[in-house]
Amino acid sequence: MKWNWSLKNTKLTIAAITVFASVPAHADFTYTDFSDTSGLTLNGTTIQAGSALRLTNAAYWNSGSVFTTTATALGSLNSFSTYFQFRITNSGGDISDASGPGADGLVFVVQTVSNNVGGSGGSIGYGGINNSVGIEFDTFDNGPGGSFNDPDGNHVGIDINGNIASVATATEPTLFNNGNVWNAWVDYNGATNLLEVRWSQTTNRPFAAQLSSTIDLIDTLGQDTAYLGFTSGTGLAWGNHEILSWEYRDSFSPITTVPEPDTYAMILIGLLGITVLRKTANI
Ligand SMILES: [Ca+2]
Ligand SMILES: [Ca+2]
Repeated sequence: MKWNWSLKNTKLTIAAITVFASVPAHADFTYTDFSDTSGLTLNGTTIQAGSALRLTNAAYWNSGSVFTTTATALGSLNSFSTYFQFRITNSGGDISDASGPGADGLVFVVQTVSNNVGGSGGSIGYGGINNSVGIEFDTFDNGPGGSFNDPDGNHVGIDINGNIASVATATEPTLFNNGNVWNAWVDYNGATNLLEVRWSQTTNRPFAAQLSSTIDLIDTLGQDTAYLGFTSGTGLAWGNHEILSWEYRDSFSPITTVPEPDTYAMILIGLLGITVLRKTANI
């Protein structure tokens, strides 16, 4: 009898696992680096470069992207919070704009396809990707008006439906392509439809958003699942555009504590030290 009872329970467990497995997509995820790119689809010029994802190389007319391979069900109220680190190195080429060598930047994208890439150059690998929202970190001034409508050669913009002419922009005085690590936070509150963007050269999340806009994410996507990722483009100017780490939460849950391996190491060393001291002192 006991065996039968166990078998029944096992069957129930298997049934439960089967039901659970059919729930669409993962929710929260973290890539502390990209030494393992499982779960991601690399498109165009994107390569794994050591522990980084290199979207474009320091070369003419590159266009690359990376997106989650599986569609993610957007969370409660379709909100999300994300944090990522990027770095742009070896900037060179055309210096016809006022922001020095290098182009064209990179874009964080929420969209409905996993394996596409937008246009190169000023389109930053994002131009033409419909049913999407993009947060561009634009490092080349393609000029005012027209299809680009750049305010300057170093700004952040919120883009809709593959239109690289942003609905809102904010200028950053320090060049994004200075070779340093930059930190970025994007939060979308589905209750208010408020999209907020923050960035810093430190891992301390700025208190106030530097850029925000109200958008209807579900209306824009046309569905309540999405592929998440990044795009980049180069043209007559270029740079290595790399994503170094990435955390995503499927709720409005701003990421304020950034795990740093060195911090964990210091805590561990501290605890070991205390243990040794207590044993030595016999307390
Ligand atoms: Ca531009
Ligand atoms: Ca722009």
